[in-house]
Amino acid sequence: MVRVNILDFRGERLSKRFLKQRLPRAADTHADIERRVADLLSRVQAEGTRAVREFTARFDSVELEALRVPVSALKRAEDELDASVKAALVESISRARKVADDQRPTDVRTELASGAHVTTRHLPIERVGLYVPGGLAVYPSTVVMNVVPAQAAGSASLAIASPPQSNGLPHPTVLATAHILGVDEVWAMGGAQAIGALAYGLDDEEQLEPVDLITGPGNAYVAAAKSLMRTHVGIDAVAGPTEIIILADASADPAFVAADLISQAEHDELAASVLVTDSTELVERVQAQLAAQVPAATHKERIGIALAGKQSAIVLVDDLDAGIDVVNGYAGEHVEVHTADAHSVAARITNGGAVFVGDWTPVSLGDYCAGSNHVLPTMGTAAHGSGLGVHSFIKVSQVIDYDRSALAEVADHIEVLAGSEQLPAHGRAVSIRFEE
Ligand code: HSO
Ligand code: ZN
Repeated sequence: MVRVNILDFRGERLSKRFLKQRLPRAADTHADIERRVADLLSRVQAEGTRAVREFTARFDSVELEALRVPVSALKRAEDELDASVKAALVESISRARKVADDQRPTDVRTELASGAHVTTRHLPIERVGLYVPGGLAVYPSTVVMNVVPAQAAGSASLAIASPPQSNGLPHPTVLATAHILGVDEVWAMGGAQAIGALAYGLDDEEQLEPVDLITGPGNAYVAAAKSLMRTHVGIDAVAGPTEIIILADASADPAFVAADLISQAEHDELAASVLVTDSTELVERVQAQLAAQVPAATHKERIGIALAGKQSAIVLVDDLDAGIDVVNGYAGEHVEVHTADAHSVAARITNGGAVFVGDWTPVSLGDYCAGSNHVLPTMGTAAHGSGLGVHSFIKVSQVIDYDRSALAEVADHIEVLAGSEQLPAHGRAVSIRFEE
């Protein structure tokens, strides 16, 4: 039996506060993990390579010789890669690249008056560390999702870190993907120690230049390390377990809905799969589908635990309007819309890391081959945050140029404002320029 909690929101007033309290979400164990990770990070800072080796032996059970993967190993991995996997990766890369190229922002020069200009410049973040998790699955697709927008943004220097396997190297498909993408700096490091090494750099047995930004998903230790290091280095987000929320009405295909709930539950026992619907009939049909599909799945145990967890649920609502409120209140990483007129419903989803419209657009498409990115905001952060894209690897710098008469035009205003803040030296820096 596959048990999924049912939440009946029919007849409720779905205020923002109600939804924040009552929608299912995994427990936040952050603070606890952060305490343990803080220690580890300071040892990486103080002891460099030796500490990374020690933590790799302890957590990954691997005695590393070199941390940096030789380029010959990257090339060999690509040479030995299964041809059909390579073809699929090449297609995935080319679609992701098309979207990323279109995301590149253009600089704007705004003229405020004659001789008064502000130029908004977009500059690539110079050196980026891209984290690719190991763990329960192998994620070459995450190499693509990190590297492609960084390259499209123009970041000059990319370093990939991914945990080593028993042979001391990251998974061969990860290495091959890095090589296909033209990245030659790959480090056999995972977990919090990898985040520490990327942020602080290594300058002893191994030479690793510190990065300006770290992106990519990871387990709770990686998330805690990124969160702790955020005053030291840029980070994209603190990622939690994957989430899917499906909004469906009676017209939905229950087999598709169940398969998509299962697909993300496959990642992790803590993954969240949520169905929101106004149709009790659909609930029964999806439950029947889950009962048939879960036992047949390779990872049925993990999936069953994720679906039964307190972070997953079937939410019953009065109508589609209420369903849209629930989905926007949840602000999920992935939103699927399986309703009649899915396009107009999807247009009303304003909080979603990525929104998948209609029967033929499952999350798995976005995970691999849609052209969209799969590194997306989780744990409700889609209400204010964004998935990975070219913008993640860009910083905005403003260039201001005023000439004498343009400054003169606003000189009085500056003096008045400086005076009102009791900062007369600010005013003086302007007035001194106009003295005879
Ligand atoms: N669904 C995951 C990404 C992924 N799925 C990678 C398969 N491989 C988080 O968006
Ligand atoms: Zn996935």
